[in-house]
Amino acid sequence: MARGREFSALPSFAVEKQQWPGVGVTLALSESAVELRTTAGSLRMDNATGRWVLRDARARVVFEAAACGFEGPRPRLALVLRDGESIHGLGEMTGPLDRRGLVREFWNIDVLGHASCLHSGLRSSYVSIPFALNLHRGRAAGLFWDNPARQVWDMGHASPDRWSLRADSGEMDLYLFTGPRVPEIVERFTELTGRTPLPPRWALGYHQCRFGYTSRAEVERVAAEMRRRRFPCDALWLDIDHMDGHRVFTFGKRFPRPREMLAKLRRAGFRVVAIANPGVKNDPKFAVLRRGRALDAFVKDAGGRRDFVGKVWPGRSRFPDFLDVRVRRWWAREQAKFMRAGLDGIWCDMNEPALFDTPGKTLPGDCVHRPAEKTTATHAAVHNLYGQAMAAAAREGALLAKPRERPFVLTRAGYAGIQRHAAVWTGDNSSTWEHLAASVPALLNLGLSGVAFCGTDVGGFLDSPTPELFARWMQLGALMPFFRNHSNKDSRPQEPWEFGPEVERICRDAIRLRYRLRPYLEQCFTEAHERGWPVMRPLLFHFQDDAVAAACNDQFLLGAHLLVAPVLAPGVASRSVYLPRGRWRDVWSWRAFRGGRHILAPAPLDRVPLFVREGAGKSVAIRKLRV
Ligand code: MIG
Repeated sequence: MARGREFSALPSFAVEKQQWPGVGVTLALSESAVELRTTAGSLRMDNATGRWVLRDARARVVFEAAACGFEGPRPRLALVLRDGESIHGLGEMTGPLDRRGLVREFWNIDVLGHASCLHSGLRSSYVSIPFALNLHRGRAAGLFWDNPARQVWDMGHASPDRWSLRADSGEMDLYLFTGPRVPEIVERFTELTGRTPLPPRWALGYHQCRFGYTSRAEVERVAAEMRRRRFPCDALWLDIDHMDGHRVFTFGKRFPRPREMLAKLRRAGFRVVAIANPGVKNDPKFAVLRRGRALDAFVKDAGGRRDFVGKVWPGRSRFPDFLDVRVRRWWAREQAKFMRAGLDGIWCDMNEPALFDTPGKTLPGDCVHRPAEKTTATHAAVHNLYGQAMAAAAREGALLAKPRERPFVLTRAGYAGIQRHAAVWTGDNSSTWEHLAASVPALLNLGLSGVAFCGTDVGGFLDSPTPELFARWMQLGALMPFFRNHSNKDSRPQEPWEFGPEVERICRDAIRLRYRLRPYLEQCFTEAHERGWPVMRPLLFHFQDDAVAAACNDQFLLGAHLLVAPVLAPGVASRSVYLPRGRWRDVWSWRAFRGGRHILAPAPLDRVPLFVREGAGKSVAIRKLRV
């Protein structure tokens, strides 16, 4: 729905599948209403008020809009919420799995620029995916509003039975999913927005990172220690300290002879991923800046004539207009040149984009982009696309550098469809039990939103974990889709041997468990690639008719067969576990349990409660887990 007579020329950066087979539609027009019917259901809209009702094939109400239209330039929609209806998905979120009663603002931010930490009341985050999966009496439905401007969704907060959705500008591009099965909806949403490509095998392993590996010698020390202590580890990461004065795609003096360093690490079995920030240092002698300017590649100031210049890590910087396909191609070439030194992946950070010195800590809303030929858009209208478009360029660059290998890109910011381009990590968390526990619903909602390849900073980024917290985080991390230990400059060292011999052994066992599970994980990623199903699934994914399962925030399914009940609090020696219907086996004791009830599972510090579902026996990978 558009406000004027024409639709905007802004292409969708979310939708991948543009061509769909035709469906037979019956159109009934009367004075007061329009009704569309297909074999899947019907939509009836009232001409005067814009109210509409979507019904499924059996005429059951799926969504009911009490209001729909424009308030000045702002599209808005008000949906009726029913008793017991829950709302999930919504991309990257803090707080519980069910979003009912809360407000979500879709506006990508560098959280630390706006709040002192990630907390459960945060309205915005680094990634915005305006997609919801609703569950009501065991029946699910989905809604996706493709609009990359700021959106605010009040989901029964101001008024308990109203779900009000507003955007600052743009159109009402709604996709409605009649369900009623959860897997179907996620499958369909990812058919529309694309699916996670198969990652390289090494990317499913253990990753070691830190903001604070400041020299080649330090990286090599960590590598040597990893091998000496016999930790399986596939990748080491370079944070911003490898750069020359924070100039993107460079190595500074503290990382001499990078080719030699990378070749040596590779021989020791490590892949290396380096960070890339969008801001290009405004240094007239810097070759990347010069080539970018020659191409007229940067986002423009209000008015559209001069390049916008703003402050971030490199100091005053210009910002590539990734929405422009020419700029993505150029960036891909620059990145490929850098990667040819021997890098295996790229980590896109600060791509909300985050700025240090502007009022909103991002590009001003009146900056100008060029999302298609002869089409301009203000930054405010396309803000949530910036990180996504950068990630797309990064994937293209990785493919250019190594055309025969599966690319690996990690991104902090993104929009609906980000899974086509990159894995997502949830940004700057803290080393607290609350943030460990928050990892679970955050990753589950990301998974429901199409992002199968995701993880949180293991051990926590800010502050320092206790040995116990670190051990529990490694145990959870080993069962998350993306498994990377990362910490901040002023945190205590966080390599897995830094917490004494007991925790070192527990961490090694947790990592080894992941490597034993790798064949199974690969099957899960194949499912993500082929059907869009999450790797880490909420219980409601397979047990949507079970209200206890649907409300579960602190357990998850890894693929269809494994149930994980991580320990998320200190001092725990056993925990309550809900087993949904069916028969389950405790992976450690091989005891069998009948589901549909809670049990108490032993959970000493060296063990994470893990259950395999009966019928999974055919899966060799799982049978091997038996200890
Ligand atoms: O302004 O590159 O979330 O993972 O270590 C902070 C330094 C920039 C934020 C990322 C974090 C990374 C850090 N970066």
